[in-house]
Amino acid sequence: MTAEVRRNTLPVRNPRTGEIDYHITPPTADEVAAITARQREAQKDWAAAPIEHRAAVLRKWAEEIDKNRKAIVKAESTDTGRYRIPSEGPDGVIWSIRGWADSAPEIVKKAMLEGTSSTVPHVRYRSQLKPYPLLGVISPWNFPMMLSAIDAVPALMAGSAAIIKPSEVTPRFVEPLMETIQKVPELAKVLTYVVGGGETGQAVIDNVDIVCFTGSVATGRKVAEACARRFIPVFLELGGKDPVIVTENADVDRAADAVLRGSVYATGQICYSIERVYVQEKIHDAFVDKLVKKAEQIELNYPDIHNGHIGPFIFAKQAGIVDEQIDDAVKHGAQVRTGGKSQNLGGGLYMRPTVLTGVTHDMKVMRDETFGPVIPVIKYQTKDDAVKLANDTEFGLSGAVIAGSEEEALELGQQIDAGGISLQDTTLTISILRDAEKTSFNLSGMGGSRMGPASILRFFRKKALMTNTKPPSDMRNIRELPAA
Ligand code: TXE
Repeated sequence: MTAEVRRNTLPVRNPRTGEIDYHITPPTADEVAAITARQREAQKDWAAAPIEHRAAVLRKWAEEIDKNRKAIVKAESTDTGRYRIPSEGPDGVIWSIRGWADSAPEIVKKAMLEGTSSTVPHVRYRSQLKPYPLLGVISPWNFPMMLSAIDAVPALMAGSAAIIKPSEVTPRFVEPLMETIQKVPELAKVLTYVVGGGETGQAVIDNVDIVCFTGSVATGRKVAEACARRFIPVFLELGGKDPVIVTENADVDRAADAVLRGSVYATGQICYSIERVYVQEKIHDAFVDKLVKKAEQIELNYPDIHNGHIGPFIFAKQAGIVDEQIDDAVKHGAQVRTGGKSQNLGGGLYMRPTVLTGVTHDMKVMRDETFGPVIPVIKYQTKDDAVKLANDTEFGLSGAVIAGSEEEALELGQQIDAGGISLQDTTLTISILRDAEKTSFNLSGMGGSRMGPASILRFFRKKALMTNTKPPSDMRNIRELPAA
């Protein structure tokens, strides 16, 4: 190893042991430029091939992912300190590939418009969809493989090439995943991963034609600014502070189940986790009692990764952020009904589901993204109050309503300013991946929908080709008009 390589190497912490047991060596900016130049050349043939051909190549990739599942799961499990979610990770990407391979040809065909002008009837038009040559993906650490592939798969189907820079916090899955890409040589020319931190992300932005970013608001802002300087489109999927409203007609038991799962699944490290709970005052106490009882049945998956329900914080700093929010809430009068601060177990940082009452919107825990298993509950009187509280946020990613009936939930859900609203449950967003479209409000994101048919259409430049079916107008007949 040369001195220069050592200087560039980044340490990676194991979230279960706290030890540095892996290193990555990011490419230099020149290397990123060289990789992307090769991808640009290969993209020409990739885009020229019929979409059905690209679908067939991507299906081969799905088969290779399936074959290498064991190694991928092991690596992502070490990256994240949990087992169940990584074991489903390959399936998430395989389903995405197969789903897009089935649906993309029809979606693209439908978007190709052809007809006669409604204003100038002798003009005929037709569409051409030209993929952006090269997509840059910058992704976070909470669902390393899934979030690295979620935008790249439809982009590849559209005919773009893609370079992906996943989070430096969870890069282990890249090695076994790259093996699967190498097994499909045609794909390997147009799809690659590079490992590294913010500087590598910046080098990617400097060399691509369009960017999809998932991560924090602060970094998202920097990425958007860098893209604006280069005049390239950027799609931002950022954080959330998702509310749930529980009405007095709700089934208390069912509501407590939905809120608990929505808040603590994946240790709360999901962008659309439930982070604020508004409960009608008549059922508030019964709801909190149930929630606390159920929360106390949740077990940490320590010491055995194959037992229990929730794992450690993936990113050590996140535990500190969540602890600080709880401290701030308690200092300002909140009560911890169960759970509490993070604990170091065998080097990993864990937190039990933590239910808070007596919280207000002045507290950090009700304003800033938490990204931990914390459930702050506030009681409300009227439905108007509940909607006002739900919308009193800088974010607008998703939300939820649990009511006596779907109609009652729908009425409130329509008033919440967020892109994906779950009714009679929480966190249903991922279920509409290729079906319905949603865009974020406020600081939760920018750009078109990552979900539904619009997702793939983001990766095309849209051209219109127009034909005049009559002789062209003669300029000599286009005279100025006399005064009216
Ligand atoms: O995100 P970052 P992190 C939120 C959550 C968490 C916070 C920080 O609140 O506390 O984000 O998480 C790359 N130019 N979410 O640290 O820092 C970086 O290397 C280009 C919400 O992961 O935003 C990584 O690959 N790229 C989220 C990616 O940006 C840069 C999920 C995200 O890093 C860069 C995860 C730069 N200047 C965390 N600096 C969600 N909504 O799903 C860093 N990066």
